[in-house]
Amino acid sequence: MTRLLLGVTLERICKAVLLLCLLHFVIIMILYFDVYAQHLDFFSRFNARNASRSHPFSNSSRPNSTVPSYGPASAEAPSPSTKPSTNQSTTEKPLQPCQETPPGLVGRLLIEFSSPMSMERVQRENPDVRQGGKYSPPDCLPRQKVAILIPFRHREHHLKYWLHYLHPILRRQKVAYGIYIINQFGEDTFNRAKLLNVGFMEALKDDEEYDCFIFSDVDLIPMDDRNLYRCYEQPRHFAVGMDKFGFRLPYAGYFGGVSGLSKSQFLKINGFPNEYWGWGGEDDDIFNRISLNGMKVSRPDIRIGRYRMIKHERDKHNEPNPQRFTKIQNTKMTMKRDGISSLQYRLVEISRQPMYTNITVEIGRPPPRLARG
Ligand SMILES: *[C@@H]1O[C@H](CO)[C@@H](O)[C@H](O)[C@H]1NC(C)=O
Ligand SMILES: *[C@@H]1O[C@H](CO)[C@@H](O)[C@H](O)[C@H]1NC(C)=O
Ligand SMILES: *[C@@H]1O[C@H](CO)[C@@H](O)[C@H](O)[C@H]1NC(C)=O
Ligand SMILES: *[C@@H]1O[C@H](CO)[C@@H](O)[C@H](O)[C@H]1NC(C)=O
Ligand SMILES: CC(=O)N[C@H]1CO[C@H](CO)[C@@H](O)[C@@H]1O
Repeated sequence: MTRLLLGVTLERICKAVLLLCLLHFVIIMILYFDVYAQHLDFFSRFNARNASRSHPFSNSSRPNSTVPSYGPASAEAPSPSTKPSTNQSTTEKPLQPCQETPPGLVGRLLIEFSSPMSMERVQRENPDVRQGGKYSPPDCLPRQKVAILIPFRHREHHLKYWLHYLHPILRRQKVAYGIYIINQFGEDTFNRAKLLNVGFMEALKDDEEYDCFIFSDVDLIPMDDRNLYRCYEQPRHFAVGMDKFGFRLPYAGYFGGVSGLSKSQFLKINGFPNEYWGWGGEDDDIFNRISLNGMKVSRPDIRIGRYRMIKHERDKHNEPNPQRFTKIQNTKMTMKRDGISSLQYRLVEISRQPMYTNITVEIGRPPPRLARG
C-alpha cells in the first residue's frame, strides 16, 4: 500500500519535473528567437561579453507590434508648396519621441573587409531603407533629421562596405537619415571640403527638414555603435581613434575623417572652405573656424570613438596640398569670404539609388599658381 503510494508520488514528481523542463525549454526558445530576430537584420558579429548587457529584454513590445510609419516628410517629391505637415500620424496613435539612448545597441563591432561584398547583398539585408538611402525609425519619433554626406570619387568598392556596415548601425541608433555621396565630376584635383559644402546645399534642397549634417569619408567604419551619429551642443568629431593612428587622436586639433555639425553650427562658420585642393588642411581650417566662432569640438570617449579604415592606395588627383600649411594660418581672414556664402558649382546629375543618393557635381579646378612668390 505505502509502496504504491510512494510510486504514485514519485510519478507525480517526475511529471512535475518534466513539465518544468518543458516550460524552461519553451521560455528558452522564446528568448532565443527573440534575440535571433533582433539580430537578424545586422550581420556584424559582436562582442559576446558586451552583448548580453544590451538586449532589451526588459521591454516586451516587439518592433512588430508597432505600426510602421515614416515620420514627417516621407514624401519623396520635393513639392515647393507643401508646408511642413504637422499630422504625420494620420491613422495611428502618435509615436513617442525616440529614447535618448537607443535601447538596441550592441557596443563593440567586428569590422572586416575580407569577405566579398555586393550592392545586391546590401540591398537584401536592408529592405526597409527607402529609395535614395533614406530611413526613419518606424517605432519612435527621432529628434533630428540627419543628412550623411560622403565626398566621393572612384571608390565604389569602399562604398559597398560603408553601406553594408552603416545602414544597420544607423538603424539601431534610431536615426532618421539620408545618405548622399557627393561625386566629383571629371579628373581635376579632388576637393573634399567643397564637395561637402555642395552636399549641404543639395541635401537641404532635397529635404529642407535636415537639421544635422554628418560628413564622413567613405573608407571609415565605426567600430562601436554607441558612437551616436547625431548632432550635439557643440560641433562633433566622431573619428577619435582610427586604426591607422593606433586608435589615438593624432593631435589635439584633429577634426578629420568623420565630423558632424548642426545646420546652425555649420552656417555660423560659413560652412567649409572651398579653396583646399588636394589632400589635407581643410579639416584643420574647419577646426579653426569652429574655435574662432567661440565653439568647442566635442568627442565621444576614446574607447567608443574607434574606427577601422579600409586600406587603399592614395587616390590619383588627390596629392597632398603643398599650400595647406600656410593656408590654415589665414582662416581668420578667409573664413568670411570663403565658404558656403561663396560656393559655386554646376550640378551634373542626381540619381537616387536604392541605398544612397548620388549627387554628381562639377566644382571646377584649382586656380593656376600665382606667378609671385
Ligand atoms: C564592453 O563595454 C565596456 C563599456 O560598457 C567597455 O569598457 C569594454 O571595453 C567592452 N569590452 C570589450 C571587450 O569591448
Ligand atoms: C517599452 O515600450 C513602451 C511602448 O510599448 C514604451 O512606452 C516604454 O517607454 C518602453 N520602456 C522601455 C524601458 O523601453
Ligand atoms: C491630418 O491632416 C489632414 C489634412 O492635411 C486632415 O484632413 C486630417 O483630418 C488630419 N488627421 C488627423 C488625425 O488630424
Ligand atoms: C554617380 O553618378 C555618376 C554620373 O552618372 C556616375 O558616373 C557614377 O558612377 C555614379 N556613382 C555611383 C557610386 O553610383
Ligand atoms: C501582428 C503583426 O503586426 N504582424 C506582422 C509582423 O511582421 C510581419 C512582417 O514584418 C507582418 O507580415 C505581420 O503582419
